[in-house]
Amino acid sequence: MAERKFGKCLVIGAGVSGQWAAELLLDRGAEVTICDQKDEANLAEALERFKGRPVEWVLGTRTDEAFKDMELVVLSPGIPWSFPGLVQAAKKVSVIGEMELAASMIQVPLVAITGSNGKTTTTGLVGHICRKNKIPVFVGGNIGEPLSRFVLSRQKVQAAVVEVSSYQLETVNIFHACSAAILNVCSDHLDRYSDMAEYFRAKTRILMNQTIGDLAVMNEDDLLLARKNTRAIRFGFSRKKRQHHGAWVHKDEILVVKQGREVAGRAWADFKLEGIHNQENVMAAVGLVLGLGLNPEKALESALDFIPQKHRLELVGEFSDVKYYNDSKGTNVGAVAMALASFKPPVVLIVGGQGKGQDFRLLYKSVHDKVKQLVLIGEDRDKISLALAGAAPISIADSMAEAVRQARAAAPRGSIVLLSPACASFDMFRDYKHRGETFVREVRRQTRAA
Ligand code: UMA
Repeated sequence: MAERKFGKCLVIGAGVSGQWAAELLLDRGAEVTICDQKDEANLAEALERFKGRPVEWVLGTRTDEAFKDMELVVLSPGIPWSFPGLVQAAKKVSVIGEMELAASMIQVPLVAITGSNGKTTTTGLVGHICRKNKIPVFVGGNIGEPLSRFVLSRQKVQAAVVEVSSYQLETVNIFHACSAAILNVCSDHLDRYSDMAEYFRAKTRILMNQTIGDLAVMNEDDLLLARKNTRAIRFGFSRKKRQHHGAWVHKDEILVVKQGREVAGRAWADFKLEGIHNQENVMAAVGLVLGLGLNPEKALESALDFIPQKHRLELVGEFSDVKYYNDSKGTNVGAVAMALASFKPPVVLIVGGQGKGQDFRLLYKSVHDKVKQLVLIGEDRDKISLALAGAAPISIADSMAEAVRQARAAAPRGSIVLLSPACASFDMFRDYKHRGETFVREVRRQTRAA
C-alpha cells in the first residue's frame, strides 16, 4: 500500500505521544509544528530531541495561533477539547488523536483493551501469554509506548496489542480493533466529561468499526456493558453467571465455555495474581488470545505465572503481622471498591489526591464494611471526608510519611494497610508511580526503624 503523504501538521502536546506522533509525521514527509502550553524551560528534553530538525514550536500562552494554515491536527491524549482554539479549528481542519494517526498506518490486526480499571494488567497479560506461546506481538498504547513508535519501528508482528484510554478513543474514526475488550466502566475522569453517559460513549467507541467477524470481549457483570449491543462475536465474562460463549468463575475456578461447551478450567488458587478484579482481567485476556488462535487450555496455563504489575495491589511486605499493599494505580472509586472487595477486614485505607469530580459516596458501603481507619491525604481530602463521614474513623495527613505513620498506628495484628487513593496524584507527586514509590519507601523505612 502506498504511504499517505502529509503537508503542514500540528501536533498538540509535547509529551511522549506528541513526540512520537511528530517523529512519525516527519518520517512521512510532513512539515511539523509542535505546540504545548508549557514554556521552553519546562520542555528542555523535547526541544533537545528535535534540535536541528525541521520542527516549528509554539509554546506557552499563544497556542491558539498555532492552527493557522494547518492541514491536519494531531492531539495528544491529555489535550481536552477546551484547548484554546481547538473547537474553532476543528470546523476547518481534520483533528485526530495520536492513536488514530498510527492506526491509520498499521497493517496488522489491532487487539485493543479499554476500561476504567484493569486495562494495564490485561494488556500486559495478553502480551505475556503471547510471548509464552511464541506469538510475536507489539504491546503498547496508553500503557506507555505509543502506537506511533511501533509503526516507525516497522517491526514484524502478528498483532498490535494496545491499551486504549477514553481520551484516545475520543478522537478515533477509522481505528478498527479486530479484537476489543471493555473491562468495566465506572465513575472516572468526570473533570473531562460532562457526565457518565459521555464517558461511556467515549469508551464504547472502541467497538465503533467492528464487524461480524471481529471479537468483542465484554464484562457481563457490568450493568451498562451487559446491555451494550455488539456487532462482533461476543465473548462475555462474568464472576457470577455461566456464559454460553465466554468465561466465568465457578467454585473458585476460571472456566472457559465455547458455544455452550466447557473447554478449559483452572483453579484460581493456581494463579499468582490476587484479587477478584484480576479474575476478570484473566478472563478478558483469555478471550482476547483465543481471538489470536490460541487454545483455551494453553491460554489459561500461560497466565498462571503472570506477576501483578507494580502499583497494582502490589504486596510491599508483611511487618509485625500487618500486610502492606501499594495500589497507587487505583485512581478512581471503582478501583478502590474492587481492592477492598479483595480483602477481609480490618483494613486501614489511605485515600486522597485530586478527586476528578468523582462522587466518593459510592465508596461508603465498602468503607463501612471493611475499613477500620481511613487516612486522608491530598487536595480533595476535605471533600472525601465529607462524603465518607460516619463510614469509618477518619484522620488527616499532610504527607505520605505522616499517612503511613497514622496507618501503622491504627493497624492491629492480622490487618491490612492499603494505599488505594481513588484519585490522581499530581497535587503531591509527579505521577502515580512516584506516589507508590514514596509509599513503599516510607513503609520500609518506618518498619525497619521500629
Ligand atoms: N498539555 C497541554 N495542555 C493541556 C494538557 C496537556 O499543553 O491541556 C501538554 C503538557 O504540557 C505536556 C503534554 O501535553 O507537555 C502531555 O501530553 P499528554 O497529557 O497527552 O501525555 P503524554 O506524555 O503524551 O502521555 C499520554 C497519556 N497521558 C494521558 O492520557 C494524560 C499516557 O497515559 C500514555 O501512557 C502515553 O500518552 C502513551 O500513550 C497516562 C494516563 O494517565 C498513563 N492515562 C489516563 C488513564 O490511564 O486513566 C488516561
